[in-house]
Amino acid sequence: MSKLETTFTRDDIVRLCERVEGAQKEARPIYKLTEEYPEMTMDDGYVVQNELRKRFIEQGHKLVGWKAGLTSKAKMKQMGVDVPSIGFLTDKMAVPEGAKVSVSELVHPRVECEIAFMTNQDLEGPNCTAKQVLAATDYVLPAIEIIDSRFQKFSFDLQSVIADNGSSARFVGGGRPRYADELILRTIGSVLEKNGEIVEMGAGAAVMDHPAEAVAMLVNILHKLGETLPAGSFVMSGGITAAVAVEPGDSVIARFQHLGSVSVSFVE
Ligand code: OOG
Ligand code: MG
Repeated sequence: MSKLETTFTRDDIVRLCERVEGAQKEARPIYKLTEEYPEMTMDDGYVVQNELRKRFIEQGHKLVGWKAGLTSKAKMKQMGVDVPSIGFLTDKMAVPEGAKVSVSELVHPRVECEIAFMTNQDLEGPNCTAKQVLAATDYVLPAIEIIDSRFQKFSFDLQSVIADNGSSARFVGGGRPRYADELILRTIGSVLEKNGEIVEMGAGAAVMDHPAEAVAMLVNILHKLGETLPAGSFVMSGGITAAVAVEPGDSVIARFQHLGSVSVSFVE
């Protein structure tokens, strides 16, 4: 059962969910939801996100996993927030390694390099730990997330962004999947290249000291949402570095120590 406390009426929830859904599907920027609802809380944001997830599932999208966001200092500094958040991932957001992503379907995409986890046991909050996450991890793999805030100018407040499903748009898993216990995830280096130039670099520890900590945090937020993380989930632990804007013609490679690389390019 959801433990969220909302200040919204059912009508508010449906209206805001439709606004976010329209903006996502039509790649149309909208005003932050807090402009109309300045008192909106993070719980309100998750209530709208839950409604969006329900709608997408009713429309036939399949839930494949979840993402943690704003889990590194680089991301928090870039976006001016200090609290992590989560969003859901569906099959419609998955893009194969090396694919060409159409930018015209997005408002103002940015890319992030992330360490992703594939789970093989159910995980449940509210007291999930990084140790439990690692014990329930089948393998880890590198990923690029393509985020796209639907809010004008990528202008930020956490409540609105949570309602917009944490800016989730596309994701690409790839590289060389590995068992987590064969690696030291804290010190795994990652380099993000755009058009052959290194634009960002970092290491696993940038994400809450250890990426598994971010997954545990995610599971504990899921508990508040009234959800658990089922075995077979794909979970992204959050951008290691700041996100990088992309436009048509750009190609991006995220290279990870011990985990291979993931690439994607962008077309009109
Ligand atoms: C929110 C999503 C953040 C990450 O990895 O930190 C995120 C945003 O920056 O728009 O996906
Ligand atoms: Mg991300």
